[in-house]
Amino acid sequence: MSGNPMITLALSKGRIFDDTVPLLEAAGIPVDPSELESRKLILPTGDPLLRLVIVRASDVPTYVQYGAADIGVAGKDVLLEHGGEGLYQPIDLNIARCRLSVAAPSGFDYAQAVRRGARLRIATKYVESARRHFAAKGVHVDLIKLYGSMELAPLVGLADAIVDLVSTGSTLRANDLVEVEKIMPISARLIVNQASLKTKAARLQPLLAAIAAAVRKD
Ligand code: PRT
Ligand code: MG
Repeated sequence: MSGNPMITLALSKGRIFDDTVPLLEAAGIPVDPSELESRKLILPTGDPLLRLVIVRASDVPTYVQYGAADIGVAGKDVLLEHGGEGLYQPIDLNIARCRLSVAAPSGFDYAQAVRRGARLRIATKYVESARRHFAAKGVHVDLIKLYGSMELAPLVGLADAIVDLVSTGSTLRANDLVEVEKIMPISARLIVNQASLKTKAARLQPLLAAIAAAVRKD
């Protein structure tokens, strides 16, 4: 058990990377964002014992679960679909915030369909979260798994409604969809491999404490 092992942090490009870099900087770990332009998938940080690996957002929990990365940054949406097996989730980073919602075409009376007990066709990338939400409400649904552009599904008759992430709401508006139900608020979490937490505790504990102290509480 070495006192100073390398720590690997898995995260995705885009909003997660953009929001994590300032957080790491506030925790005393500078990251040069232009490193991303190199197209390298393993990036150094200002801390010689912390490196970043760039993976797809939905793959972050898998890298951390298997210990290929010790820690990671993943949206709660992604963690709920993954299931969180083998992961410790100690810190809500309060970044990449949005909400998971049900949206339907403006002409579809969702509330009435629910009251009538209609069976609804729902298109979504978030089948686990959607399944749980509608089961808790006692609404019968056929879930159609999509990997992107959920907004299109009701417009071409694939589904009555969708379950998707909403932030500003402009994507829904642009497609004549209305947010008819908020399911839950979403933010990115720091996740930790459970074995790393034990074997690399001397290194991870201060790192996690510094990151937790840098989280903005608003
Ligand atoms: O894009 P890719 O297929 O590579 O993967 P990804 O979509 O999983 O990654 P990315 O980088 O788009 O999102 C990473 C994480 O950011 C998600 O897992 C969420 O936790 C978080 N996040 C925060 C969001 C949004 N806000 C968001 N608005 N993820 C996606 N969106 C999308 C949403 O799906 C919809 O298409 O943005 C659109 C809605 O935005 P508004 O502002 O028009 O409402
Ligand atoms: Mg995306």
